[in-house]
Amino acid sequence: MSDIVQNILKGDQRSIARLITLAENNDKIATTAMKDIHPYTGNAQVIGITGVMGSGKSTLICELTRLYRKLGKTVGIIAIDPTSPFSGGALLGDRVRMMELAMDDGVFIRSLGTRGMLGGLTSAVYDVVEILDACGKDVVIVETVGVGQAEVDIIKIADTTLVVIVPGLGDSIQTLKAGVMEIADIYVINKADRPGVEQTIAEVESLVDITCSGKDRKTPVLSTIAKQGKGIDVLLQEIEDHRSYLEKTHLFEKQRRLRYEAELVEIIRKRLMSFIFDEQTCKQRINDLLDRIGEKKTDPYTAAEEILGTILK
Ligand SMILES: Nc1nc2c(ncn2[C@@H]2O[C@H](COP(=O)(O)OP(=O)(O)OP(=O)(O)O)[C@@H](O)[C@H]2O)c(=O)[nH]1
Ligand SMILES: [Mg+2]
Repeated sequence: MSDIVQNILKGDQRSIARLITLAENNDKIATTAMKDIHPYTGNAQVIGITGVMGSGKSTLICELTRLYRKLGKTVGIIAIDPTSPFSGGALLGDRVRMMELAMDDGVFIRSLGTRGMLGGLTSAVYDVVEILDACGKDVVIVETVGVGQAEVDIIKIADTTLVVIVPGLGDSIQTLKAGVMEIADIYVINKADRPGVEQTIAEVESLVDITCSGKDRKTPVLSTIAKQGKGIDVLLQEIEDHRSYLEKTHLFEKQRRLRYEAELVEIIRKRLMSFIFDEQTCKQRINDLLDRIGEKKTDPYTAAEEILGTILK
């Protein structure tokens, strides 16, 4: 086992940061390390938070983290930032809140760009969740802005998914109706200090009544004022209740299996793409095949089968 893996298992923050960077860059060292790390994973509770831009997701994460820390739990935070491919910037909304967490050894914060996987979660997020899990973080929170595929992807990673909505935004209710309704394990109506909160709660609850009819669990709808730290204790309790529910109903294993399936497919996809587009030998072969397709000596289907045949050999 390499030094970097040994240090990560001891919780060394610098080694964690280094391996995450290597994983983001698809470095071979990361691949080897990830293989060694896997047996030490599976203990962290993974929470996904999604919702429209500016709904207060980062502020909520800050407050949840503070509460988990009070309970003696360590926390890893991953922010998927579609707007900047580079880490940095104000990760957790409020700078003062963020500074407090950044100085805490029991908290690890990292932002990831979405480069490479248009619209989806960056593939490194699977690695980062495993790294933070293996290094002993009790809770791992993943934040993603709700833009289509990312919302759907997050449920594959998280044990519990929170969907954050704000009052008075008819849009977010429309988004819910358009198909992301299924992904929430808990609805959080944040910015409950704003007008229209009662109506929003009522609207979401009536949607829940429809989607959860006949199911054994009704998705809870909570309201919070993240900026003032209000409603966070109830939210944390709901997250714990959801985890107990998953364990009781054996859905926990199913959820984890879903994550590994998404990760496996992603690794295969990445390998195939890099084989086809990066490997010098294959590039030359593709060029030759393109010539032959042009000359009608072969066709695109036969050429594709030929390339796939080489990979599978
Ligand atoms: N009024 C009010 N403002 C809030 C509340 N929670 C967060 N905010 C403010 O909303 C703004 C956005 O908060 P963030 O936590 O950065 O929201 P976000 O969803 O992480 O934003 P993105 O990551 O950019 O999508 C900040 O100015 C927060 O201070 C709240 O409960 N009430
Ligand atoms: Mg944010």
